[in-house]
Amino acid sequence: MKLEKYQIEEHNHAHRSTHQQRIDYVRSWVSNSDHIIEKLIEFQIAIPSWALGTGGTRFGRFAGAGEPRSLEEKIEDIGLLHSLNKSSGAVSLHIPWDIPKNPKAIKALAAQLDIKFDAVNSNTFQDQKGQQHSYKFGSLQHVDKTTRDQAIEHNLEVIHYGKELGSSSITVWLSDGSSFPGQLNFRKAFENTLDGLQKIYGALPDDWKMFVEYKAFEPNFYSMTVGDWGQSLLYASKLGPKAYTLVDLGHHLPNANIEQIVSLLLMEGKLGGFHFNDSKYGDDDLTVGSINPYQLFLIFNELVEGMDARHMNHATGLGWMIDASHNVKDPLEDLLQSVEAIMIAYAQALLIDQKALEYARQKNDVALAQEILQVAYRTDVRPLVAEARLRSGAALQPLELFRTLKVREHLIKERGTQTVATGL
Ligand SMILES: [Mn+2]
Repeated sequence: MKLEKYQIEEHNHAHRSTHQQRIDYVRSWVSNSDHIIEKLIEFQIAIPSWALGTGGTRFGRFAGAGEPRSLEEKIEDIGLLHSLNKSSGAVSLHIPWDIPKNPKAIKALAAQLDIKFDAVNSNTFQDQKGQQHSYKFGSLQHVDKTTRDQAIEHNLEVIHYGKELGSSSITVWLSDGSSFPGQLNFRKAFENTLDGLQKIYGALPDDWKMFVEYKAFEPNFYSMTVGDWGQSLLYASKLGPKAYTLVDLGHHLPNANIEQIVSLLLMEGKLGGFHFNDSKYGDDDLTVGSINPYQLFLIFNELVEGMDARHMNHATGLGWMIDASHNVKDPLEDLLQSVEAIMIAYAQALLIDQKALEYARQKNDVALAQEILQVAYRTDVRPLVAEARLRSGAALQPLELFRTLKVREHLIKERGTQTVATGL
């Protein structure tokens, strides 16, 4: 299914006058609204290829209908999202779930839909059919060299696919660790992992980046070999200038101050990419902004301030990606909501008067500092986000249009009710 331009125009026409009233009101007192709208238009968030089907928990998976049956259909789904919001112009592939069988054709399809290839992701947290050595006790950290070599080889294969598609980064997330005291020699696990990462790093093309993603716990519950930002930073620093830390919002211990982590990684020039999701307890992989939108805003405040301090381009300086799982909602609706939440938080962060905030800090005026942040956070920036969509040819209300056009019903007609997409 493909959305036609006239369908978006009709929808926008119907909402035009209400939108105009709202945007006029915001513009009447937000002096830099055009600057914010331009930034929002540029900002693109990659959609992970594994999030287009229904996810599950370890207790079960309740597949939806009309899920994409192939990589082509996944890219078509992202094309639908992108035509609705013009902010989802990239895909992040997980290998081996989504091995491009015909890279040229996949590239052409993506180009047609204005979709770029973001980071490719390796997978050594599962055993694949016919795999010689098991990752039950880890991959790059494994005590057995042949298992480690197999994991390295897999990552090199992922880089190969990424090169064919035009990606320029690889994200390595390892489930390596231990579940019981005594199981691992921490130092040897670190050294083995570093050695493996070095071999993968050595195979990176010149213009590529490697993102080392950390996670505090799960699937291992006693130790994780890349367990926090300190460990990730240690690997990235030892690897070299092409290696960076990747922050996944769900990969911290409860109540971690993620905005501070972001600030310091940016200061060190070692923040590479971002995985957005939200959580109440652990790595819940819920819709971005659904549980703690204030935290998301505070993180964006540090991102904007920190990237500006290093003269980084907001849109291209870091890898931006959603990493969530959709267990009870339609994945496409969920992704529309996530992208919207990210754009809102970004717009609010762009509203912050950084000079006034710095002045308040210099004066130790704590109340004023808090006030400056909360004035921005409590501003309804949705008209700015909608205006950015309008100007880029997307829908004023993407979710509403998705429903009005009965997109899922059309996909079910095309694909059937018994489809299960690859992924978690
Ligand atoms: Mn992640």
